[in-house]
Amino acid sequence: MVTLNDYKSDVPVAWCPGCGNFGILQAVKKALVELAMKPQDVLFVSGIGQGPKLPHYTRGNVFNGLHGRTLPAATGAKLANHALTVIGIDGDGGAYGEGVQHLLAAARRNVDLTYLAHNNQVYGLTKGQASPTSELGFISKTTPLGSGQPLNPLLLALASDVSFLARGFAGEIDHLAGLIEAGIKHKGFALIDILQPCVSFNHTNTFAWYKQRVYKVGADYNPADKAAALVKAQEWGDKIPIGIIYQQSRPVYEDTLPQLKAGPLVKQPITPLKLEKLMEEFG
Ligand SMILES: Cc1ncc(C[n+]2csc(CCOP(=O)(O)OP(=O)(O)O)c2C)c(N)n1
Ligand code: SF4
Repeated sequence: MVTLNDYKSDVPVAWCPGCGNFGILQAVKKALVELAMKPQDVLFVSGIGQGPKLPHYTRGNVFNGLHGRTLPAATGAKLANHALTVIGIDGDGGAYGEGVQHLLAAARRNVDLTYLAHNNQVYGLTKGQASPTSELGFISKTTPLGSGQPLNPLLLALASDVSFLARGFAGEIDHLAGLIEAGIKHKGFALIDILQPCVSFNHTNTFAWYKQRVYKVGADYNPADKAAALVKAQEWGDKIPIGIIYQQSRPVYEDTLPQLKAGPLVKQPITPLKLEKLMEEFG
């Protein structure tokens, strides 16, 4: 039986007390335990940032890469070994700024992995610069006169034909754990945008600010309806929806690649390249 103890890490946590990342960490562990998933079957791939430190504070396999380059590494790992449950982790900077092109590609291709975007609407690790999702007018070190129009990551993902799209809140741990579970179970690319208060550098979008605004999409909401999802994705302000915004079933990337018809790369024989012959051809 898998328990929370299996996911206990001895690495001291460097997050600020009260950071929203703690709630996300709890939700990730809860989801993995609920799914009875053993740490050795999970691969966390993360970039650079406060959110991307999450894999250090739990157990599992880890690949920690460059800022904004989480998804290429996560995609490669999934193509090489389909048996792994791959969970990508980034902040909103890594996911929607530096790495946004990779997000579009992973969503369009429908790579079978779960991507958690810790959306604190600021660059936390580098101490408070504005990010692509910062509120209009947000005052930061890089935007002393207020930041410009924010990006809507949900609309962007829907435009890329994402097959699973959800939004969670770090202050609603059980609900968020349910979304992560659903994202892992979903066969295809699952983006979960997670509203994550940064208590040190974002004094606009605080826990209290979110608690006044977030609401769970009701049982009458149909996540299979893309037109409804496009409307839901644009709700922001006095009311902010959380829950599964959109879900569809379509072929996953690894099932469409002819190179993988013979199975995942780890199961295929290694045939050394005949380099000498190749060199002769170009010689
Ligand atoms: C390509 C690149 N650009 C910029 C940096 C510097 N840098 C490191 S972390 C970071 C901000 C991280 O913010 P975010 O991705 O939102 O994560 P958070 O720390 O808020 O969780 C930046 C700008 C970098 N390491 N690599
Ligand atoms: S700076 Fe912000 S995101 Fe980073 S640990 Fe502190 S509260 Fe969390």
